[in-house]
Amino acid sequence: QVCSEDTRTGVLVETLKRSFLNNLFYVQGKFPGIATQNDYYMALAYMVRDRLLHRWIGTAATYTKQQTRTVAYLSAEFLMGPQLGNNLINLGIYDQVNQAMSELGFNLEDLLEQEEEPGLGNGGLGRLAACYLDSMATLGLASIGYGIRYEFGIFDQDIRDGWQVERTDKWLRYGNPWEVERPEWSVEVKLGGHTEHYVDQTGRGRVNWIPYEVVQGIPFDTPILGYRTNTANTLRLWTAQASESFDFDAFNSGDYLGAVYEKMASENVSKVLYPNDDVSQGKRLRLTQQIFFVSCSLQDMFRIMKAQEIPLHQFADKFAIQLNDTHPAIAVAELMRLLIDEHSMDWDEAWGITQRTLSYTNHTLLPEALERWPIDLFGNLLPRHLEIIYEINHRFLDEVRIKFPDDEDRISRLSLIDESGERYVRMAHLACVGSHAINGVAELHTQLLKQDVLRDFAEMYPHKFSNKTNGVTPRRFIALSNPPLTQLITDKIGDRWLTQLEDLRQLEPYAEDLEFQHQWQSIKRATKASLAAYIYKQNGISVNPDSMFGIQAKRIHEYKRQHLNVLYIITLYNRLKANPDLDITPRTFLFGGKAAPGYFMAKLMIKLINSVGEVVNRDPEVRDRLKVVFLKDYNVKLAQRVYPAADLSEQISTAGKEASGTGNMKFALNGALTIGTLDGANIEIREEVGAENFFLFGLTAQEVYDLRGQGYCPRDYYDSNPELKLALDRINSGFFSHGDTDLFKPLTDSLIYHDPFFLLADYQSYIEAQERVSQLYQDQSAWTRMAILNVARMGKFSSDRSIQDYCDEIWHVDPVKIELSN
Ligand code: 26W
Repeated sequence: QVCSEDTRTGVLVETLKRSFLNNLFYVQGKFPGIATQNDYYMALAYMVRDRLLHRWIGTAATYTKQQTRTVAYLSAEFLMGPQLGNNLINLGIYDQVNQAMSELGFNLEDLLEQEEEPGLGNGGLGRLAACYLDSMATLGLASIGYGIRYEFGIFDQDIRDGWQVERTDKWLRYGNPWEVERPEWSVEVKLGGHTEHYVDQTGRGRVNWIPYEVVQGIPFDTPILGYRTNTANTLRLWTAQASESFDFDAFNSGDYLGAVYEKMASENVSKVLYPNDDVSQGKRLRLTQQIFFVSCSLQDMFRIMKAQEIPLHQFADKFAIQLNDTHPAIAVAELMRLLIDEHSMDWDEAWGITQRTLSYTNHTLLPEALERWPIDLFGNLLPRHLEIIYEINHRFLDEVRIKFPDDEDRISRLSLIDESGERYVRMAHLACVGSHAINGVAELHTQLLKQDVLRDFAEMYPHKFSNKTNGVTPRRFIALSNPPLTQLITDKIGDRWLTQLEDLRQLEPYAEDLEFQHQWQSIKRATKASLAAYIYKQNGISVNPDSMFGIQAKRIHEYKRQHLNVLYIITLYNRLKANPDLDITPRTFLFGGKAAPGYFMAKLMIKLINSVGEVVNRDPEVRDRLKVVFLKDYNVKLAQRVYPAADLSEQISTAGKEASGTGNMKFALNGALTIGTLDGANIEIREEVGAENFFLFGLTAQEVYDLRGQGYCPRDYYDSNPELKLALDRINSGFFSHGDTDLFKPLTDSLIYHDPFFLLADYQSYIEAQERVSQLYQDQSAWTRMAILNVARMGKFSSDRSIQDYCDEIWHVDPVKIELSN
């Protein structure tokens, strides 16, 4: 057959086959027969990338010509997940490629499985950044994601003897077909040293920063294609390299090896992602990473301004910069420094630009996660920034004095410098002062920010605060992860819902439709069976796809309360042991998630889950009515398998602790019902789907707060609730630990004597909610009806809606139409 389509852009099956074989030969240097599975994956990835480049270049050309206002999303984490499948979906060539591959004798799913995902994030915050890039491209907004190209992303998790073991994530091992290196846009970042103040010929005070070292940042660009649009934006990640110009003294003095050694050290800057998302540890390297990517990114924006011949005083008109938590908050001082020291702007004008350009999203209420840097460390690494921060603080506190005269307590609470003991720079304060907008990520979270963590700032600058409830992309988390459900929905309501998620409402009438319910159930059954097969392969545990799959998949944290879930499992087990013929709803309890390597309690929680599983799964008396599975190495790839297979989504954090949650949205969108507290976005999910379609339990944030104030005594709950006591005693007796009565003591003692996350207070309410869940599951039609209604009413939680809110209320940017030539 004669085929006239271009090998690099065509989308006919014949062209795709030709292009694939072409890449295998000319890019991988292999032919079928000696090629590995990875060679085939790479050939396919390059084939897809070719089809993206056309749009990418066209988009860049349009932005340059039109001098478009651009969103710069600054984030220390982008948890992108595998790219190939998503790009196929967004390009709209999934089916053609599937056919092309199968005609060549390959299975597309196997090839997708081959991709090593870039795990450049810890959890919610990093994944949110990735969803937002997808939505910005889909809505046609000019945007750049700026971050760090960590050589090692979040560690790979192994489980040995029930314990978490960390292994380095060598994601670049086999090459990354999605990125393009841009060495011509490298920039230099200064670190350490000292400053010199002088007056120039015009009489203007000036500062010269003489650094101790200079690190070079090299950008690597990855295209971010919108869903079925021509827009292809950029994720620009920086790699650190030693700068040639640096330390030539050492070279000249003949200490060649010493000089090379120092060079190697500066390359450590982008080496590894910090794996904790709980406690800010104040490590010098972490601050170095922050200034490194922020300075590179701001300098890159200055380069773009210059290339487009836009004068610097228009910086705030050209860029809207979003700070994803305080990790990039040093941008406040760095932007000031660039404008003042390097571009001779005066303070007031520079400050006006800085405030108009920046906005800040807070993602956590946990006090120990708020970033602060010891002054010595800070001044040693960033002497000039510290001076600028002092000046900002000086002017800011004068402003505070005018608004709140004679209120020294307030001054010290608001100061950018914490002086209550050892002195610290408070990054959240810096972000609040330097931004024109500050937002939380769910209604409750924003309210608590205003009342609590950032209360003084809310009183100082009420107009800066707003809420932007998180969302998730339906392309990756339904279209890609759950093709059968996507097809079923599309058959009923057309395919507009993938970009207009509110359209899902049109499913409501089908909730009662028995035929539709039946189709719905068989899809759920099939995805569960496929997860069951995966579990058998991974864990050697056989689980029954007809049992209820309750899943808790997220980072392991005491505040997320995976151990509350475990207490329920033990309670059910105890009931079965006491009454072996008890008629219970068969259940499979699934867990997935990583613990920060230094977080002992979280690691002990993993061990507990596995230990309970070992006993329960093997006990013949249980007769397969209970199974407990810990899925190792939870990441985006695994998440995509997990969401579609859930019947029940466990969102059981202590009220007031989970800023939003986004897994809760992904589960509900795939037809899981939620058991949850009034925390984060759960509240809004419940509002949307209806209280009658949500399994609520537990104290409210206010009740938790009051109880804490009154003096909470967990031991009272232990003493007065026999089932709770029995569950905790079982753990303590060594029953799950081969007789070792000490192993879990840190956990049980913490619960009985301190219980900072109120598990014991919520236990009974949780058990009762779980009983309602089990009851309803007995009536499959009622359950399915509820699941359909949940999906139909989840439209609000698209990241497209979140991004539209940011555009309207913070960024004030409009879409740009991309026309492709030829
Ligand atoms: C120790 C430094 C540190 C502190 C906090 C590293 C990372 C963090 C993140 C803010 C933790 C995080 O991922 N927060 C999550 O952000 C999600 C997106 O907004 C929310 O849905 C989650 O509720 C919140 O825990």
